[in-house]
Amino acid sequence: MTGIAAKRKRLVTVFVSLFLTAGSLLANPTAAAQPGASGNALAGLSIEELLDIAVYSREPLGLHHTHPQGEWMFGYSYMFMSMDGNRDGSSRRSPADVLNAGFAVSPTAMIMKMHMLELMYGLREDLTVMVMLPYLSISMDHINGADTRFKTAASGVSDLSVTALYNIYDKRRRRVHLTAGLMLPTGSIKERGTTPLGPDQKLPYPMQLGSGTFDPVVGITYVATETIWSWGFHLSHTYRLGENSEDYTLGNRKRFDAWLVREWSGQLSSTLRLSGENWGNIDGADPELNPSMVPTADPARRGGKRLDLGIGINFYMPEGVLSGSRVVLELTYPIVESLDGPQLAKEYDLNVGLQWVF
Ligand SMILES: [Cu+2]
Repeated sequence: MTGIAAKRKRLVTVFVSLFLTAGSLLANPTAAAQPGASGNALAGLSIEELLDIAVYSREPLGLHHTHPQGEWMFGYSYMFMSMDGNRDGSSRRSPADVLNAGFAVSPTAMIMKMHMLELMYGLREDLTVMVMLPYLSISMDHINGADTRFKTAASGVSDLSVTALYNIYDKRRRRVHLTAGLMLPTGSIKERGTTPLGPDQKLPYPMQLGSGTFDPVVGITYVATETIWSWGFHLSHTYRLGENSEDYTLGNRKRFDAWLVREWSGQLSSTLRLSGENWGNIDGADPELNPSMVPTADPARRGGKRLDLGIGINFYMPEGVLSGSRVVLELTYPIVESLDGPQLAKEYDLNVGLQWVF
């Protein structure tokens, strides 16, 4: 536990240091090189250039923006998420607690890696379309009553989504856009693996790669941009239509994000984000899964809510063919988490992304 705490502290220290000092380190030489720039690192940029930065978005990863007509964006991002230990409500539960509650197996940790490909295009000045394809690799560690530890893993394409982003307000650096999307059931919900019960066992719900249903997603985003600061809010709701081929429906998902961005120079900004998420339990049940075997196989132990804090950095490519493109780094920690458990608790996630505008 102290090892995890130390690692966590180290990661936070690194990010907070980057967040607070990278900007001034990079910005000061720029300011120094411009006599009479009154110490403002952005003074060398025209207002159009500053607004261009806004157009190419400053928001943290996963929060989408619209593009001008005819503009393309290609994005790739990588997420590493670590879950460690269990929680019931907001209280921690040890593997022994989970086994004592009558389960044959307790999960102990999980790593999820996601590669995300993203393509955006400005269809009209007020309408952008976006296609996203995630690829997931999930591995979960377990322990059973006989003290045997084992790991299960699944990987593959997850659910492809197609989204329209429609600007309903765009005036004086304040924008509001609506999003309407559909996630298609391209991710497998029939992943199998070897467990102490034998080979070729159906893996529990969180090890499956998709929802198996058509999932509409609706949302609204507000973005305000000033020269140095920008901020925004985002609300979204994911619905699940009908029941999948394995006789269940994942819970709906509600999410909000609020973020604040500080521009340090034309090339660098840092982001601070608060994200809240609330997701429901599973309706129905996969008949191949035994809910008393392991909590991850219980449809009534899948829901929860969480508040995350994210700290990130955006680097912009200022010139040449990569002009307007950016590299994004973000580290996210849960501040509050309450789960219909026992359920694995989030430790942190790390996101790295590239967005290329052309
Ligand atoms: Cu984009």
